Parts: sequence; C-alpha cells; structure tokens
Amino acid sequence: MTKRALITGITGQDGAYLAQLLHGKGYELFGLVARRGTESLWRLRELGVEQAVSLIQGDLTDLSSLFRAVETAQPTEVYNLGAQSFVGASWAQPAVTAQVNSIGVVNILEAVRRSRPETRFYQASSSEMFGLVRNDAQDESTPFYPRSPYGVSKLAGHWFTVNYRESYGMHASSGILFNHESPLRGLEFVTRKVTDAVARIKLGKQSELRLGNIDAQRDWGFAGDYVEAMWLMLQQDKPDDYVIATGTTTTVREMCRIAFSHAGLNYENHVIVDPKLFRPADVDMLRGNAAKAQRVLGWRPKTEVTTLLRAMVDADMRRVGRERAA
Ligand code: NDP
Ligand code: GDR
Repeated sequence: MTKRALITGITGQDGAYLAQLLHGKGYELFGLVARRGTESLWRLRELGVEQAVSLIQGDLTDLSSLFRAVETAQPTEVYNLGAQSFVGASWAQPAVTAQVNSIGVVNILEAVRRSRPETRFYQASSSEMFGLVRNDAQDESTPFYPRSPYGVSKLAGHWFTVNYRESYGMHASSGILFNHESPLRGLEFVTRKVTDAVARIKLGKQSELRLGNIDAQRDWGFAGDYVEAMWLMLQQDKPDDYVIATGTTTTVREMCRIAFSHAGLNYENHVIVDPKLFRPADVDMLRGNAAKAQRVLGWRPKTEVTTLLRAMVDADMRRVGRERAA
C-alpha cells in the first residue's frame, strides 16, 4: 500500500527536506499551505519536489480547514511542522505564537483523532523548551524551563501530543529537535543571517553585520539529517519522544569566525554587536544528548557544523552572485 503523508509547514525549511526524503521513498505527498501574499514554494522548487506535492489550502488556526485536509489527503502519516517558528518575533506576537504553536497542535490532533485516529502523527517540538538549562547536556528526562513565548507555546504543543497519545492511544510522537540549519534556512535565523551577510560583504554589497548576543551557544545540525529522524520516529511500533541533536555546541561568535573565514574574511572587521538585537530573555546554551535516538532509531547526525556553514556560505555566494548578474 502506498504511504500517504500530510505535511503542515510544507513551505518551510524542514517541510522541503522532508518532502524530498519522502518523495524518494515513494510516498504520495500532501502539503498544507496557508495563503500568503508572497511566493512561498521556492524551497520545494530548489529541491526539485514542487511537482511531487499536492497542495491543500489551510491554516493550523482553522479547524475546519484541517478536517478538510485530513479528509482530502487520507494520510497514513501526518507531520506537524507548521509554526510561528521565529523565537525573536514571539515577544512581539505572543498571542499569534500561542494560537499557531499551541492551539494549532490541538486542532490538528483533533482533526486526526476524529477523522483517521490510526494515522501516525509527528509533532515538531523544540530544544527551546529546555530554555534555562541547568545541566550540561539535555535529554528526554531534562526538566523544561522555556525562556520565550515561543518556548512556552511549543511546550504546550508537546504536552498536548503526549496527552493525546496517553488519552486516546494515538501513535503520536514528539521530536525535540535542536537547531538545524541549511542553505534553505530563513534569513531571520542567525546562521543564515550570517552566511548571507558573508556573501554580500565578500561581493561588495554590504560592509557590516549587526548581531545581538554573540556569546549564545547552540547545538547546530543539518536539516537534511534531522528530517530522517522524524521519519524514523513514525516507523517504530511504539510512539515516543526523542531528542535529536549533534552533541556539539558552538558560540554565535565562533560560528561567525567559521563562516567569514571560509570567504577569506575576518569577522572582527565586520560584526557589530547591537544591544537592540538582544532578546528580553535568551537561552544562553543548548547541547543535546541524542543517545536514545541513536539506540532506538539507529539515527545519528552525519554533518558537522563547519561543513554545514561552509555549504551555506557557498550557496549564498552563488545566490548573491546571481543577483549581481541579473
Ligand atoms: P520555518 O519557519 O522554515 O517554516 C514554518 C512553516 O510553518 C512555514 O511553512 C509556514 O508557512 C508555516 N506556518 C506558519 N504559520 C502557519 C499557520 N498558521 N498554519 C499553517 N502553517 C503555518 O520552520 P522550520 O522548517 O525551520 O521548522 C519546522 C518546525 O520545526 C517548526 O514547527 C519549528 O518551530 C520546529 N523546530 C525547528 C527547529 C529548527 O532549528 N529549524 C528546531 C526545533 C523545532 P509560510 O511559509 O506560509 O509562513
Ligand atoms: P533560536 O535560533 O532562537 O535558537 O531558534 P536563532 O538562529 O534565531 O538564534 C540563535 C541564537 O543566536 C542569537 N543571536 C541572534 N539571533 C538572530 N536570529 N539574529 C541575530 O541577529 C542574533 N544575534 C545573536 C540569539 O539570541 C540566539 O541565542 C531556532 C528556531 O529554528 C526555532 O524554531 C527552534 O525551535 C530552535 O531554533 C531550536
């Protein structure tokens, strides 16, 4: 029987990589697309899977659209990747963030439970739920202490997923993913903001880069590796929660050094720390322990942070170069 996947957040970074992975495995693909003013299918196009996905209009805050999506797609697996995913914006729009990231999860769980309860369900949870960490490496037993409206909203989504699993016996799993990046990352996130700026500075289009807290440390992996973990979770007999991470942490400052030096530049000549870009409360350090995912799923990260950043700089050099030629 052909497997059928419904992906919310199909137009985002992870949506595109997951669509590419599942297309390669022969899935029939359906993607929920919220109507936007701007063109949003460029990532699917870059990975060559735009034609492989049937798009269904809908929004996580609109329960009726989710029922329609589930009824249309008749999915065997649902991946809930849709979210207001930018932590920085969550202080300015806390209610929208909660609406999409918390109530949106209830909505999609309800649509699945009432229409096709046997469907396997994946929830995109986040290391941001750990927030103010008090131990060296975070795993599935680490207590949560979110530090942003985004983190709080994701924590509610996480617990709704656990609760639907325990209340209704649904095959609902939650992946607690640490930061993962790629050349398809949105420009608002710090790695892509840096690699895009490196390309612009190198090609003479920009001279400085303003950043916030460059002492923050993150455990950065490659999105292409992380979507494999999502898929593996739904192939298990039993649903569960898993931390997905590389186990290596890097400061924003060191990340800048790696990215700038790949283009033959010294970040110290270009990066300006701007207090206006500091968050009201930040997560200072994250480092994940993915031992359970390795043991149960056989998953391990394949891409190391320096390789990832260099690939992102190379992709931005090509993009910015094309802009110049046009
Ligand atoms: P992106 O920001 O790239 O993509 C988010 C997606 O959600 C977009 O397709 C967006 O659509 C969609 N979306 C936003 N609001 C709604 C809504 N109301 N209804 C339906 N869809 C909506 O995020 P990523 O791909 O990086 O992340 C995927 C998921 O994983 C998110 O839930 C994120 O919070 C979570 N996560 C991400 C991590 C990371 O490091 N990347 C780490 C841990 C968790 P549009 O393009 O039209 O706005
Ligand atoms: P994060 O990623 O908040 O961890 O959320 P982001 O790249 O936005 O920030 C990482 C760290 O860098 C510091 N920083 C800056 N961040 C941005 N965006 N812009 C800046 O100019 C800047 N300067 C310093 C931040 O303060 C922070 O400490 C990402 C998202 O993908 C979430 O959806 C996901 O859940 C988590 O990762 C895990």
